[in-house]
Amino acid sequence: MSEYPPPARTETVRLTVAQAVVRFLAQQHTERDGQRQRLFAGCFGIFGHGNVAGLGQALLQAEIDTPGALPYVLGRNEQAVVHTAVAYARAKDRLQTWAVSTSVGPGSTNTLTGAALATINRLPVLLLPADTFATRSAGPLLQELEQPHSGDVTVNDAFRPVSRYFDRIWRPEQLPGALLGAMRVLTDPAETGAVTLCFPQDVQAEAFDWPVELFAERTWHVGRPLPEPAALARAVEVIRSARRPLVVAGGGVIYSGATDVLDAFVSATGIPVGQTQAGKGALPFDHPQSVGAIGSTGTTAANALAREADVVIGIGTRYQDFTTASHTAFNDPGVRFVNVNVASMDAVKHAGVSVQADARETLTALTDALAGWSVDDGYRARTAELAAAWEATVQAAYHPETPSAGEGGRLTQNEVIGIVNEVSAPRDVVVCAAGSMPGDLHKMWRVRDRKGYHVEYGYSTMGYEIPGGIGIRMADPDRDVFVMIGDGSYLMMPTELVTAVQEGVKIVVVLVQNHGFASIGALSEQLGSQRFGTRYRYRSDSGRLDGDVLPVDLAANAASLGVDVLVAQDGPSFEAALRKAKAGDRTTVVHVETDPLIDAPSSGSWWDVPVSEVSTLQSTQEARAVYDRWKTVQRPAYLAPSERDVPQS
Ligand SMILES: Cc1ncc(C[n+]2csc(CCOP(=O)(O)OP(=O)(O)O)c2C)c(N)n1
Ligand SMILES: [Mg+2]
Repeated sequence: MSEYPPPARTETVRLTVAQAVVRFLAQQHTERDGQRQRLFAGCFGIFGHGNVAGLGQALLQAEIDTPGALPYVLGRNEQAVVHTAVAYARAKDRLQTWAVSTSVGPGSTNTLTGAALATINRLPVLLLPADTFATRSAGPLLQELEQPHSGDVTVNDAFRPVSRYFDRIWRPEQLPGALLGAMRVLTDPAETGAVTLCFPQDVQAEAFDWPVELFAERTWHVGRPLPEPAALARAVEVIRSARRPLVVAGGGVIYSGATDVLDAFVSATGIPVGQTQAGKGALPFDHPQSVGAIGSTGTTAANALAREADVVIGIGTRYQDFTTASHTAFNDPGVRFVNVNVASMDAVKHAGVSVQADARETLTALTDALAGWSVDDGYRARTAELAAAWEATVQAAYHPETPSAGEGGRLTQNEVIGIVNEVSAPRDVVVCAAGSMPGDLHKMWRVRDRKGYHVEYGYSTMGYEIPGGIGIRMADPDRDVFVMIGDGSYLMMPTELVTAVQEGVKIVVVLVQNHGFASIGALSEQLGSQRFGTRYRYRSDSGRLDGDVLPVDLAANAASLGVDVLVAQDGPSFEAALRKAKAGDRTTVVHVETDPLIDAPSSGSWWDVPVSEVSTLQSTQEARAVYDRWKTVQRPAYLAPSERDVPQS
């Protein structure tokens, strides 16, 4: 009898670490509600030293040996390709994404902003930054960081705080565990975000005998955690006690595919719904219970109801400062919160009754449990009245009595948004991220489809717009994608227009030229800083940037990148250009000038941006006085006990 059990017999296959990664990624799938799809649509990247030989060779070998397994798409800027991957993931309700391969050093750190964006917005993306040699055989390398205090820190350690999962594969043996950990986080709705696996470039090229099971087809089941009965009962009790309840619908409603059940829930109960930036689309704009956007960039309707709400039901929202108008939106002294969220971090916010569960499952259960209960008719009527008043405001902004009332006959941004809204089809997607348009779109865009509104406002990253639009179109080629982009954002990252041309991906880019930052300019003025440093102008004799407009021709710039360009002068030519761009099958930039000094209609809300407490400037002193008044409205925290005795009605 042998002293030891027999040796483990494992069938193996000899591949490099990079070849193993590519083969593994091509086999991963997700499944939810019986629908199964590949987790990775492909791999974006830019080669340099660190990935050209290892992962680059593996991707080439895969394209030749197993075409379509993990297609490679070359981008122009590493940050941008992460945006494309993340936008794709959002369009796919987080069930599919891309991997991103980058070279050592600057190629990798260029994606840090994309990683932060993904993690903040809770969107999955797999980053595969190259790293310096594990063997250190030739160090210090080109692009290697040397630290006097540490031998094992590389620039990639900067990814740790912006990743939901981080690992560095020093040895091949570590790979299987790292890959499984990475897939777990990418496919978990409560955990997901940027996942970063760093690959030293020598390790990428190293061969190893892998167990063949590593490359078996694998399905990651995306669950729908059910509400705990006791938690559901607590939520029902609080909602039943409410006289003026309000739903705040966040991105989680859309990712969960819960828009139909939200409709059923609020149609039955009459509870009005305000929507966050990620949650816009949770109900169509003309639904009887929809009061549109909520918060700092909200509608007067949603914000009036928020002020009076006694119970706020947050569904799939993380209550960012724009949503709560920096804690000034909810003014009822005893306002209580019920939070439905898969993530415990969000479910407990504002001392709410926490229902840590899937939005669709919970809304279905709430609808059953609250059958026969409804808000009173007066509250329904008030919702309808407020919504109609806001709708009239939007109508007047879209179609002002005097069209093109901007300086020199230029269109207002409100008119531009109105024309894009009216030319786009209901299922088309509007995209934006930074500048004055995200707020204006949040307020005024008439959303008609659950995936029709895509504004990245977790990180509000200038430059997301064009690569994001490409990702959305790649995810759903049946929808036209209207990318709304300011001149500032355009100048930061027009690069991926070239990628759109290369890949034959059609987007319509509405390039709004107002010669600087309308958004930060208006904010600066409101805060007493006189639009300082926000105009794209010549430096004048004053020493500041307040001279003539710079001779910048962004239409010519766009044309030079290989896309079609149409230049609009006024409303009718803008509309005609949009219709032509929509009818065509090529990426088209529609260039339009607007007046940066004409704002969107106000919602009378606030955003906390501290103003200098002392100043020699009168403008700043006046702004500080306004700031101090708002600070008195602000609630340091919403902490009303959720389960106190409820009034019997
Ligand atoms: C990468 C990045 N840098 C800085 C900011 C801060 N910021 C927000 S909006 C904005 C100006 C945007 O200008 P533009 O795209 O022309 O839009 P407009 O304000 O004119 O509507 C800036 C600098 C940001 N959001 N992202
Ligand atoms: Mg601008």
